[in-house]
Amino acid sequence: SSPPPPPCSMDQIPLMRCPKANNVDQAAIPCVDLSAPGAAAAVADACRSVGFFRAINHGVPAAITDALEAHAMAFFALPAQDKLDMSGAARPLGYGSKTIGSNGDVGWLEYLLLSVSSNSVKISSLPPSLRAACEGLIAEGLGVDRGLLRGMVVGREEGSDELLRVNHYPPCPLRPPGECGVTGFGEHTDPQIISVLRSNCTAGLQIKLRDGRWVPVSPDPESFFVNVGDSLQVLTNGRLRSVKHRVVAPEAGAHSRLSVIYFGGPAPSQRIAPLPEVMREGEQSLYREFTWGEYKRAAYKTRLADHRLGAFELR
Ligand code: GA4
Repeated sequence: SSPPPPPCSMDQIPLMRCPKANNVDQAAIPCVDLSAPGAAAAVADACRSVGFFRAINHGVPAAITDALEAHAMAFFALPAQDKLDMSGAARPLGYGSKTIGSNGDVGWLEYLLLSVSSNSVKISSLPPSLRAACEGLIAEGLGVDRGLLRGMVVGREEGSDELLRVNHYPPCPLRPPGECGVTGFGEHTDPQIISVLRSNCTAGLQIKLRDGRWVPVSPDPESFFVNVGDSLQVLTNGRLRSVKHRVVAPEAGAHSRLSVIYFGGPAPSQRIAPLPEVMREGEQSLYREFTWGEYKRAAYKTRLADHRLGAFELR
């Protein structure tokens, strides 16, 4: 008798089922015209209600985002060994495929995780045009205009912790049974202050509304999508809330999804505690104080879907 057939790769990846999103109108996703007067208030509103918004009229030239997309696609089209040789295996920075973090999380994707401000991954060893496009994107528009936080994250002279993640989700040839998609990137919140995402025209990103419904975000290569991270939730004592999000992989026959995300984190020594400017008189912090370095270390001990802030909540 012949041995049983080897399990298909889906069976070897236990956390791959991504339930269908709810049928929610796109209008549930705030859209902010960054060039309009009153943009700041609209941004704050969106961050309070959903923790996520689409930014239009952001001023980043399409030539830059298009070039970044083309060069990223060319990179992912290289043989696996070349990608590893150029970038090193993700630990956590570098090139990774299917595994996320070091605690067993997996997804149907490959990615490049780069540090913007340190040289832990030699950004210069990447194809020069990809590097130029990354730098262009960062320089042109990823500092969302928020005076206070800007000083903490973007372009901070001493040691801010900024990452750039390039995610490539090829179409998945396999389909799980039932009304499920295949998980590209499992649900999580971002630990940083703020994240800014740009994708190609392939769908997949979903966000979780406060009422628990999952909304698919229509892809729009001309928009940037901004989400509140855990650290901003703490800095505002819960007024702004980090948004849970996930990505479902494209189905067989669809185009690959390509997204580039900038994560704005402060210097490791930065104290993360409610800003006095946002607190009412006598208001107590909901969180015990920590530094960004401490939170990042703690995050790397968790699984993707864990409620990471839980360990820092007071009573
Ligand atoms: C989620 C947001 C960013 O992609 C990231 C991720 C990081 C990683 O992939 O190395 C983490 C994840 C993210 C949160 C929990 C930990 C750390 C994988 C993981 C299981 C780069 C980040 O900063 O946190």
